[in-house]
Amino acid sequence: MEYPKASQVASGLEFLAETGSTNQDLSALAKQTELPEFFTLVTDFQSAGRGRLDRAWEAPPASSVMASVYLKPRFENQSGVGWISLLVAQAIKQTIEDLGVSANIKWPNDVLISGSKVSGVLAEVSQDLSSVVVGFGINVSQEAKDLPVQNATSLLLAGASSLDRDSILASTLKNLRVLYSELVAAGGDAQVCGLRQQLLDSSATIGQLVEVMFKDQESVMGRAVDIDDTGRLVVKTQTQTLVVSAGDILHLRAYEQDD
Ligand code: BT5
Repeated sequence: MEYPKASQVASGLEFLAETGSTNQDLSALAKQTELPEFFTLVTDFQSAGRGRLDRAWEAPPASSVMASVYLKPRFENQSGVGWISLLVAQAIKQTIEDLGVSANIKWPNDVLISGSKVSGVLAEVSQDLSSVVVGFGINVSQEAKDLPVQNATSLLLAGASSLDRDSILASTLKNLRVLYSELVAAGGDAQVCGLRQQLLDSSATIGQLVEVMFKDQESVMGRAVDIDDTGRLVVKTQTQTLVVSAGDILHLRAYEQDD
């Protein structure tokens, strides 16, 4: 498929009909070549699409936007990099809302429509910390039977006003450019550029009773109360206030009681 609109917004765009993972390809390419920021790799099908923590991202051929973007953030404020995944989620949320569907963001990297996941973001920082490959999948034209998990949806199922993958990618890149340049102009300070407030307003997680699951299988329950100035989630348990930078969040709305 051609991506003429997205090509106008990216700084170089390469289309692969099929690949393993655009994040993996773009990271490999960045090691061989000097890439400009906003160089974009997009594909119609991934046979080994990656999520976080070795999980998979799965979508049938030509059903989704699956792309990775190269960034080389030079923030004075080191915490700027911690915001990239949320920033991309915010760009995708804006794109979806321009298609007439309201969406919000589950910390740290999911875009939800009515509680179901329509998009996921995977930001991978290079070993020398000098660049970030940020990939995202947006479910566009899947029917319910095409979705890999129950708690997922697509723009088709949500009644979006367009399912044109080129326009959806172009719009996401455009939104991303604006949000990113604002963060760069603020030296990486998400509070100063207003990104933190935008994310608090977009958050499906803040205010929720959540279970935070850590890599070592440990978990704690509490209420998500804030996103701190480095992009971490602040969770209040009965005994303490925790700051979470990595971990999975389960929303426990079903069990919630007034308190
Ligand atoms: C993510 O991970 O949500 C990040 C997904 C990033 C995918 C893009 S596609 C282009 C680029 N190249 C790559 O190789 N990856 C990026 P995580 O939060 O770990 O969520 C993964 C989980 O989401 C899976 O374990 C499933 O439960 C679920 N899932 C998988 N495919 C899905 C889909 N199409 N729609 C909704 N949920 C899905």
